[in-house]
Amino acid sequence: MLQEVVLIKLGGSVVTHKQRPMTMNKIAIDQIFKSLLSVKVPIIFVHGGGSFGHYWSVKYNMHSKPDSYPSDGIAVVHESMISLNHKLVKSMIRFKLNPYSVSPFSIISNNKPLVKKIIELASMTRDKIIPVTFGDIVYRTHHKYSILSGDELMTMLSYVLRPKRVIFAVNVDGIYQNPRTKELISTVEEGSLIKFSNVNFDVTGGMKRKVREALKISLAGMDVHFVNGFKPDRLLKILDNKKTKGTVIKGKRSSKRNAR
Ligand code: IP8
Repeated sequence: MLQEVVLIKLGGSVVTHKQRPMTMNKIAIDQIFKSLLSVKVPIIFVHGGGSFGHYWSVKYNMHSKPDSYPSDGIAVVHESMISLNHKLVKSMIRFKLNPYSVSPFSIISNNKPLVKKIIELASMTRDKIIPVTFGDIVYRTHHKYSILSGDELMTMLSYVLRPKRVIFAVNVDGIYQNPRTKELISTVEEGSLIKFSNVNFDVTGGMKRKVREALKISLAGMDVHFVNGFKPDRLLKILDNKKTKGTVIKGKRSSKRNAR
């Protein structure tokens, strides 16, 4: 039977200082992992690139579009993600969280999920292991590569694992109706998913991609939470099924094949 898990994306702007190249946000990272010490639910983490992968992918002009990017750029972007992942994993080990680093290379091929390997990740959580995977530069086909965002990985993992909770930890309180007034959307009901996807929010850049992926996940029947990663108590509340500040996009019920 498929092991029930919680899938958490740690945004690059939470785990790194976005404005400072190759600098992780140690305080934020330690705070999150420390707060998870008491949590008993099986977790799989995905993390973003922040001032590691994004910094280099911008320098080398690499995108999500498959292309023949320069080999030195591919090497440097990948190394920067390995380095960030290593720092996160080391912090988790200090808090005795038993992380297991998983390169996206081993769970996807040409941006398609390797179902068997992803199910193995869920099985590993039974052994008190927390798999930690990440956005990266990945091989596509015919000598082309592309940037795979951690947000897209969240969708691929959700489709296969149908997690009990899907959580995006971001650097703001949730999805704002209007970022200028910081008017927070607390719930997107199932019935307004399509409307929401078309017009009903105003987000830019990285947040736009997260919302796009979150909508795919919710259309497949799972609730998706957005929470402030700098406030781990809120994350804990979601894990505890309690109400907290943030945004939840309700999953489409009719597709809840494995309703949990
Ligand atoms: O921060 C991107 O992952 P994201 C990773 O989840 C790279 O978009 C290599 C830029």
